[in-house]
Amino acid sequence: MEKTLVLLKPDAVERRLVGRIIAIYEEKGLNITALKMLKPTREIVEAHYQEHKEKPFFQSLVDYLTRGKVCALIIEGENAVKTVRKINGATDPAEAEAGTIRGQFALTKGENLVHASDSVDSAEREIAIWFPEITD
Ligand code: RTP
Ligand code: MG
Repeated sequence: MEKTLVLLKPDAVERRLVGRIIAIYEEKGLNITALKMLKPTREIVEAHYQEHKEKPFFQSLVDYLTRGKVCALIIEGENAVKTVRKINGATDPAEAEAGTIRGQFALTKGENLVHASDSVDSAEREIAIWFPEITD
């Protein structure tokens, strides 16, 4: 079954939206197969977002992700990668459809609540970063 890596970012934890957001994925029919709460190191976040390391927002993105605990999940299901991206909504909450997580709960790109892998290859790479103990 297809897997994707999801992060509920520090604003989701601070705003106590973890349960509500996880329920949205589950109600869609997806399975949560791994889950942990952790305050990530800068090294983990820099590796996770390596594609953005030359972008002007990179330092503020790393500051954001490391400012508190995140909830990291592996979510599985048919077309999990595409389906979770659709449920999360556009990167900029101002552009996100109203029914999406970002469209419903977020206001700005700098505080957009959730991450999801953008391809099956990215999911495999990101799962190795956040769940190195999972080898199957
Ligand atoms: P994510 O990786 O977190 O799922 O988000 P995404 O694919 O929708 O968007 P991406 O382009 O990969 O950007 C990663 C995260 O960087 C922050 N960002 N800030 N200030 C800006 O212009 C800007 N652009 C992106 C957001 O937190 C975005 O989710
Ligand atoms: Mg991305």
